[in-house]
Amino acid sequence: MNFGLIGAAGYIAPKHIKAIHETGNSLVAAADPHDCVGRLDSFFPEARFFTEIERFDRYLEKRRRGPEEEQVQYVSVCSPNYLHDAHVRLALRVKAHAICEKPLVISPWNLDALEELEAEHGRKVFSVLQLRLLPSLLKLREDLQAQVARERADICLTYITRRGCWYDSSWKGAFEKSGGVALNIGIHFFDLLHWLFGEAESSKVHLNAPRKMAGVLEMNRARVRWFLSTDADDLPEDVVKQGGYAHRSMTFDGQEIEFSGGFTDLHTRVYEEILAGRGTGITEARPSIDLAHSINNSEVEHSLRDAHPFVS
Ligand code: NAD
Ligand code: HP7
Repeated sequence: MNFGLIGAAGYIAPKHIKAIHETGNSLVAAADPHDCVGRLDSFFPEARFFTEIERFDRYLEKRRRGPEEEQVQYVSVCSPNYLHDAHVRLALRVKAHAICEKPLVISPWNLDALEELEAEHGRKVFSVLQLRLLPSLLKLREDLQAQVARERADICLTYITRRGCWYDSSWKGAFEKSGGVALNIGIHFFDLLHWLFGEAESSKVHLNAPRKMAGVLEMNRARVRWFLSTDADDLPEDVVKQGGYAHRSMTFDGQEIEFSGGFTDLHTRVYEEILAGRGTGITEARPSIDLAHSINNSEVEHSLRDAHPFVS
């Protein structure tokens, strides 16, 4: 099948380019205002490249009107978060399915419009939520589903991944463009928590700063104390000593769940799932976007009772 790619010069685009190649498909067109895209040559030197999105749009439209073999069936969206819905609309308009990076949108209500457009165009919107494909978490979910009734689990989730000063000056550090750390990074674990433990019944936020957030969630099947940070000073000493840049940990009733390894090649798995008809769509992406949005808009609790150990 033929693919288009928006945001080809960015950090995550090579994983999509590789996934398109590894799933046996062709990248025929790419767009990015920045032209540092020699990475296209690794698999797709024949792909057309546009620095203006309008010209990319025109090219895909021309192919849409052409013969069957010219059709572009999928457009992958790797642009900054605040542009996702506009770029997904472009994909649907040219009659392609969209494979969009997380978070699908920053404001939950924009999902409604995308759902309507899916129906109008007869094409689907998929979100990249690759941590659902981690084998250890798939196993945990299976085990949880097999249990008829159990006490609420006690979960302590710590997600620290160091980012330098550049992060604050980039679109990722601009709340209105990224949705803040909760939507830009936390979205992965909010999605996992909902997928594993069901609805969030209540939520408290204990810390809300540009580089770190923390809170507690009462979910159907778990009470979760969570801590999220991009601040290098929050990394545990042993991680720093070993030259590591991230510390991702989840304990379940005090037992560590394997959660940090095997992150690197999941994009190809995401593509395989989508192409096999098992992709995560708007319905699956919605709960974590709702939750992160509501956490972003919560008052900070002054009492630190029940807080994650890193803040209490
Ligand atoms: P980035 O800033 O490195 O790349 C974004 C690219 O989009 C840049 O090359 C930029 O020039 C381009 N761009 C900006 N405006 C554009 C426009 N109007 N049209 C086309 N291209 C445009 O950011 P990134 O880290 O690659 O993030 C891209 C997306 O991927 C974001 O949605 C981010 O949340 C997501 N992401 C997901 C993961 C993951 O683990 N799934 C990891 C990193 C990033
Ligand atoms: N890195 C960069 O060089 N540039 C970047 O833009 C980002 C990282 P990880 P990922 O920060 O926007 C996570 O923490 O897992 C460097 C989120 N995904 O493993 O790839 C970084 O300094 C993602 O949703 O990053 O991405 C490290 O050296 C979020 O958009 C290295 O790359 C992204 O951070 C790897 O860093 C972000 C997950 O948490 C699964």
